[in-house]
Amino acid sequence: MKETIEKILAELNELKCSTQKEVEEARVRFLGKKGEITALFEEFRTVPSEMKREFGKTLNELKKQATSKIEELKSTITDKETASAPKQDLSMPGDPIALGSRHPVSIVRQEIVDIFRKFGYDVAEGPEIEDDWHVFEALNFPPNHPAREMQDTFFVSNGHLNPLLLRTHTSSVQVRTMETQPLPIRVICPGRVFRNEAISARAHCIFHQVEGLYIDKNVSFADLKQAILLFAREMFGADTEIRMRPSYFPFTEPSAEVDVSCNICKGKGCNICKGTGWLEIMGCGMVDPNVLEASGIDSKQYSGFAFGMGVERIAMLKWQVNDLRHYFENDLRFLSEFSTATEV
Ligand code: 2NL
Repeated sequence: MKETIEKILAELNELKCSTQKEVEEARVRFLGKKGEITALFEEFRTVPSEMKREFGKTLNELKKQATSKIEELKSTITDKETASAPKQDLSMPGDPIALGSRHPVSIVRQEIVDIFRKFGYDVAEGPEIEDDWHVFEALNFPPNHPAREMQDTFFVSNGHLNPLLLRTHTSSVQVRTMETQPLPIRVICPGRVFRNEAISARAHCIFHQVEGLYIDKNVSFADLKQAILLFAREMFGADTEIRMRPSYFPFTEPSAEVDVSCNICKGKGCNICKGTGWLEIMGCGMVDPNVLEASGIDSKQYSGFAFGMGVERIAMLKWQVNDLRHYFENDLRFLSEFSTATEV
């Protein structure tokens, strides 16, 4: 046994490796499960007990030396093969950086806003959490109008004398504009609005609106029609026609719904326009004198028109999206379809 130990020690001293593979082979040879040193530890069991002390010490010493020699070799050897082989294929193309894109609702909102800015409208924004006055009272909603009920509107604080609520339209921003800005007023109000609706393909509790308001002396329904026609042609193409159907809103009188000619079938009738040749895009009307007066504007001197449209609805028409929920789910397969849509 003594001789074997000496032999191994001599071999360890001489041991030279040029690759990590050789180091590993040496480790297995000496220290592996069936290694030479491991075998000596097996043999150690048969050593007479009076000699155990001396042999034990030598054996442990041997194992220590072998381990440190292997460690030393391991850390000093740089494999020739690995050192000379290229670490990376430098001719590979770089990893593509995934570019984000604007949300379709943002793209369309911006387009609408840009068109009206070109017409000379200012852009106004206001709070999403509002009071009853700016959302309902100042807009001529009668006291028990259904929109004022909890089923239709999200109340932030209930049971208060003056409860806070989430705005159901951006008209509240226009009321704030009428209350604070000098006349004439020409303003466009984009923003998020909230209605207590069951979520479906055609309705969502959050959506985006753009509302417009124009107040001056002698503003007429003809001005409204012309403004909407010019907008529709900018938005949907120069050959677009509009038509107006009588409607009702508490804040306008008279009121109308606006349809544009279907730019898919050019009026022939298709499944997007449900065979009618027309697509509904917004509501509008002449500002009710009560609404002007509520914000301190003399309705004998001034008149105005207003309109409001849902951004998701316009985007649905533009890209034939058939389910509103796509806009809120943030599925990248949907969002990436718009990456180059109208980017300028
Ligand atoms: C729709 C209809 C509309 C208005 C919004 C308005 C605002 C003021 C005064 C009068 Cl401050 N009217 N806004 C007028 C008519 C229709 O929106 O269907 N929106 C999605």
